[in-house]
Amino acid sequence: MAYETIIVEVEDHVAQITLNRPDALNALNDQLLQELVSALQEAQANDKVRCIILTGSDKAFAAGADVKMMSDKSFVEMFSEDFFGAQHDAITRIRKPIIAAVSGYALGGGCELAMMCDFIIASDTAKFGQPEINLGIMAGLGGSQRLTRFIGKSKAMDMNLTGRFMDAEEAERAGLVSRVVPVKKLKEEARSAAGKIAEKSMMSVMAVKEAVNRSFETTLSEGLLFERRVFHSLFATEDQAEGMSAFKEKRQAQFRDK
Ligand code: CO8
Repeated sequence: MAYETIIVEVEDHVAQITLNRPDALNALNDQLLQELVSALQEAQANDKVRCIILTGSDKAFAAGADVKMMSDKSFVEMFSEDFFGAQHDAITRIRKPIIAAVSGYALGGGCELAMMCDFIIASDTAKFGQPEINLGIMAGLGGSQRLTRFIGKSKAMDMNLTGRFMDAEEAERAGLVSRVVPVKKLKEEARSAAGKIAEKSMMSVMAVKEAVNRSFETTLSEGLLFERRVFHSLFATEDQAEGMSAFKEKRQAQFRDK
């Protein structure tokens, strides 16, 4: 499918989706989010794709929802169309792993989009923020919920109430991002992480994604039971037999996603 606001490249089992509205610092509008959802669903359906990278430009991952598109909307319009609700849900239903590779601004909906991914690798120039308060609104795609779970109440309140930006070093310290690398190395680092994931059994990969995400939705004892049952169920796969045989035979496992 031809896209206008994103670029999709599939290579070596990895789909890289690059947000591409440079004139608006990749601000999220209806078209971009629709195209992003379609590209993610295509990647989900494509057997060749085993991991997805979502990235932007050096200057901006995404500077938020498109303020110019939103500015004239009324409450009735926002509520009745459930603004960005369907796109949010569709993105979070993707079962293959998604790595956010963030450089430059990840603000408002941009920070929230990065948090919808499974983990964030940041460049040393990345800046995260929830500056919606400066516009007389507030976060609407996870900035008050996911961010609080990632970095705790105090920092989440600080970010959401003052609208200040957090640099990459602070974001790593606070647990928002998993690694920070020099900006020139960002794509390489993300591809290397995606390549490692692509070598694993998709059965284990999707089970891990479901189990970790379940931890945000449930109690510890329910989550531990879910984890244990999924762990048990992986012993029904050929890949478990292959992985353990390969270990004993001191060779590389050949997973077949079965
Ligand atoms: N929306 C629309 N256009 C934008 C946005 C945006 N969020 N951010 C930047 N742009 C545009 C600018 O208007 C400018 O366009 P033009 O050249 O036509 O004037 C161009 O991108 C370049 O931007 P700047 O000239 O401002 O670049 P600077 O380097 O000077 O500044 C900043 C960069 C600091 C990132 C600055 O652009 C900025 O503050 N942007 C807005 C950040 C922001 O407030 N984001 C939050 C938006 S609201 C939101 O995300 C809500 C999400 C929840 C959705 C709810 C769903 C339920």
